[in-house]
Amino acid sequence: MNLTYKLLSAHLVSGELEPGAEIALKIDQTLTQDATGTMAYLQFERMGAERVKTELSVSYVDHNTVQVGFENADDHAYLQSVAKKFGIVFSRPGNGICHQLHLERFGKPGRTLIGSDSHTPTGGGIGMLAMGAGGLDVAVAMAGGPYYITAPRVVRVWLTGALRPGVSAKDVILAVLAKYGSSGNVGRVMEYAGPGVASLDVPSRATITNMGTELGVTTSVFPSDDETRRFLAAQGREQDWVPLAADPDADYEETFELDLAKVEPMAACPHNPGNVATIASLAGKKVNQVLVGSCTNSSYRDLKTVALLLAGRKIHPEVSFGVAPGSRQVVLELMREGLFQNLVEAGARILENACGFCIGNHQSPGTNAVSLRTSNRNFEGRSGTKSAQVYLVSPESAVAAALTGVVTDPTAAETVAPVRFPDRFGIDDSMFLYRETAGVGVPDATIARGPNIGEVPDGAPLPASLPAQVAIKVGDKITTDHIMPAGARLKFRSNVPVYAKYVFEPVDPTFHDRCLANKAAGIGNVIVAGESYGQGSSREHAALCPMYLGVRAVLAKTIERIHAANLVNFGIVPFLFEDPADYDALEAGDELVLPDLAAAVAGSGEATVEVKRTGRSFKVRATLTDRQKAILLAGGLMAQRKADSRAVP
Ligand code: MIC
Ligand code: SF4
Repeated sequence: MNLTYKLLSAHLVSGELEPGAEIALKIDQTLTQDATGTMAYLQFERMGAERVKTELSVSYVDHNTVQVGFENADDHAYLQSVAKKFGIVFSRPGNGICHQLHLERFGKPGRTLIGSDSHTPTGGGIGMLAMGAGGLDVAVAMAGGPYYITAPRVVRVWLTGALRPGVSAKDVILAVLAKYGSSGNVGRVMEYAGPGVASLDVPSRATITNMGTELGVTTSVFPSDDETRRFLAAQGREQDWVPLAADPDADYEETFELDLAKVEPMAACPHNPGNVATIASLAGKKVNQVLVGSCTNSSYRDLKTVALLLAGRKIHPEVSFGVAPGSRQVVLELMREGLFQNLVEAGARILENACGFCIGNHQSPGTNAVSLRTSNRNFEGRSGTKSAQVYLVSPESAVAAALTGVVTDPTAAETVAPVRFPDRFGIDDSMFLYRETAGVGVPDATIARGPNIGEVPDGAPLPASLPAQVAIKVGDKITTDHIMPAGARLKFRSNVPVYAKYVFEPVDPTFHDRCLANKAAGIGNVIVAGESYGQGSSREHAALCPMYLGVRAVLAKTIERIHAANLVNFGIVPFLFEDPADYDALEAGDELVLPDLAAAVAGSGEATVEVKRTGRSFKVRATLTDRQKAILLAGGLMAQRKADSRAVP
């Protein structure tokens, strides 16, 4: 067996462990962050559980920490009170980024983890089966329910050799993205193996599994070996270590061989993480902004490398250089070693230990600016500036550009010896609250609800036949950032009617009004999309808010995994075109009828779409399990649970 299937079989609740089949998994640990967490906990509250049923659930606050207006702080207070009541560990704002913190303090090899954040696979760096999910799926897991996925096909990435000075883990994952692209990998897991694995420390492995998300895979995983043990020992958690690896004769869908010694410094070019080029091919390009941080590259290893490279140097006068550390532990360790001041002396703008710039809620670049970032996503406009050109690079490439003012090959610049983490990190868990009541909770604790914290809207049962309109037609690789923008709009995450005003704002700001008018007239809204619809963030608001606006179906060429699951959870049917030519024939505004919608969903999944303008009809298909059919027919998972609870006295 490969490692992935070993982890799956140890957690299998039901289903056949055959690639392509739906399986239910027991979830040991969950994590949430504030931007998706409020909705997840509102849903969890509605489920009526008295406390969390997992081994460990942690609620992090790292996304909305800019706090312009009262909304973010109210959300933090809500999350803190929910954590106390239901037995969840609460990570206070300022403690750091969820994935970095979870790796440092809680992740355990061999355990399952789901998180309401698409970069949860970071945990794969220590041999966890860690997956991103919609908030509602995390709520179900916290209430003791299983998590459903399609049993994956497993690709083996066979690593040999060792990285050259100036080349690091970010370049490795960019090389994997160059090979596999950012779409077409739904249902896959990337499993790393081979003699090169031992040369990568845990933070480097975590960079690779973190950004593996951009491939669109279910997750990525590394074996748990002596290096993993060393990392856990440095965190004072050696007892959490277990050795894990694939059997020598394990089966894989395919093997990709990568000689680490041949990996070159790389960059993901605007506007997609899959748009990869070598740094050498971009050398000399003028750079306006450089930002180091995000859950991909904000570890002790990364920031110490940056601090050493900057020693005694100054940032180029035309570059704005910011650093957002991944955790307090990283900051304290660099301070202890006297290295944090290298950053300040060089002219860095020290940012909060949080997502910050990565989610576009501050540090937006100027008009047409070139921004080099160590983060994992460069979707158009995500930085807050539509015309900005964002390149994703390693910390080494970031420093090289920050010093020279132009894209510079770090292997041609001065390099430093590989950073090794200390035998023992300084450990201070004081910003994790409610550890002593974890799993138990304080049942009589009061929940703090500010005025911006709304209700979770209910879905309505799927109609037998649906008169509908193509409310929008979009192209390929539409991300959840296009559908439900973050940045300045993030503060409305807890208030669906308000946040819904911004659905598709960057693509077509009239979408909201049109949808509500249709909804009032009894006409369903349909989204027509190309390949890889819903890539990127796990935010379930990209399904929940469209549901609120009366969207009943998506007709797409392909849909990404987490978004497809979210659509089902919110009662929106994820149809695929049987003939992609039918996509071309549709126009925005087309009036449609789906005459057999409910019967199709209940039956084979094949539905008819009649187009008034052309008089033609065509077929679309949703591949659904019985579980998903029942959810869709009820109008979503919450509606289904409500109906079930009425049915059971
Ligand atoms: C992201 O990187 O896009 C986010 C913001 O972390 C999201 C979650 C969210 O939208 O709240 C993710 O990756 O799932
Ligand atoms: Fe935060 Fe960025 Fe990581 Fe998302 S990708 S969790 S916004 S740091």
